[in-house]
Amino acid sequence: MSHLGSVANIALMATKTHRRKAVKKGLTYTIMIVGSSGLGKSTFVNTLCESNVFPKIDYSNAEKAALEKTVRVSPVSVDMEEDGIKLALTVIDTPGFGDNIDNKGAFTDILNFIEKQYDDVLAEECRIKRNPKFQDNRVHVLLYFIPPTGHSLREMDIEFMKKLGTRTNVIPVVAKSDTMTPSELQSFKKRVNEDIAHYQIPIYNFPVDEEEDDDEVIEENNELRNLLPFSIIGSEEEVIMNGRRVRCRQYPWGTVEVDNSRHCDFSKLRYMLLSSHLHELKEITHDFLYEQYRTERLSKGLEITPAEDIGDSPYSSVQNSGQNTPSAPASPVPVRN
Ligand SMILES: Nc1nc2c(ncn2[C@@H]2O[C@H](COP(=O)(O)OP(=O)(O)OP(=O)(O)O)[C@@H](O)[C@H]2O)c(=O)[nH]1
Ligand SMILES: [Mg+2]
Repeated sequence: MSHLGSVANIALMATKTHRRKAVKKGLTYTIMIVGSSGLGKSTFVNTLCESNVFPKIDYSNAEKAALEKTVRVSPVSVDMEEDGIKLALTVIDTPGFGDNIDNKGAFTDILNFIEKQYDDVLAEECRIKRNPKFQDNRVHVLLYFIPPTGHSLREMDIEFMKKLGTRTNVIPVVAKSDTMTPSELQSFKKRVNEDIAHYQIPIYNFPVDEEEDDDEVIEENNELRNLLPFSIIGSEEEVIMNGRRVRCRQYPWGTVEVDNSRHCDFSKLRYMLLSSHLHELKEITHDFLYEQYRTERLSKGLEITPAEDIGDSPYSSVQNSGQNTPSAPASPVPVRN
């Protein structure tokens, strides 16, 4: 075997070992949740992770409820298995924006958090000797919660999504969609899409490449694009209906089911996020959004500090635990409100 051949073999073996280790540990994947206060973000995290990652808030006690609303950027890690693939999922809950106060501070902290993860990767790339324990905590997708006002996007939503969309894959969702009738929801979705087009908000809109993609992918992406913004319903309650467990919200006039696609888009969103589009969202983050950030950063000639010199990472004490068992929200990053 030639020298070049043996070098190639060693490289291939190293890649295979690296992949095997990654599959064993689980694919790392990070989702961030952003939006106004009280829209059901923490409830959604619990619904998505199928466990009470964040304690259920006791709204019967106003004082306690006020204390329990999310006040920090809080990453939690959950080990999951989707379609036979192990996932080391991190979901980052963030404090809700207020209605009347200046939200710039809270927003800046969210943006800084996203960029800090890029800085850490960039610093790691620049090291002569790599840190084998380095954790890549880049945010791969951000769900932006739109309040179900029935009108159209608020100025704040337009501004925030525009800025966040240049740094991460933003997917807009209509929060608490059970508060609207089906026809109200359809016309609201239409108006939101008109605003997104008018203000050129860079969301992830399931792009297709007619020449490269196969028919199945094109059809799936077209279907998902038509659902945007995804309507969601969150609930931590389960009832037994016709012998099966159903996650739902119960009202005197009926029951809305979280996983019923006639009631909302939660199940399609979940499958897209955790299965069908996971690799695509990771790839766009690395190949495009991070590359763009890296170019901007390096062309400004800013100094790159290795991750461990910057200070404690909010992730440093977030541990992965057992199957679908979340770790406690660890070392959250304080956010100005
Ligand atoms: N109708 C309806 N209510 C919901 C839904 N999801 C959550 N809620 C309720 O909305 C309230 C606020 O939920 P949270 O999950 O604490 O909202 P949040 O966005 O995390 O709030 P902040 O942490 O203050 O930003 C609670 O009473 C939830 O039970 C939903 O899909 N529909
Ligand atoms: Mg919350």
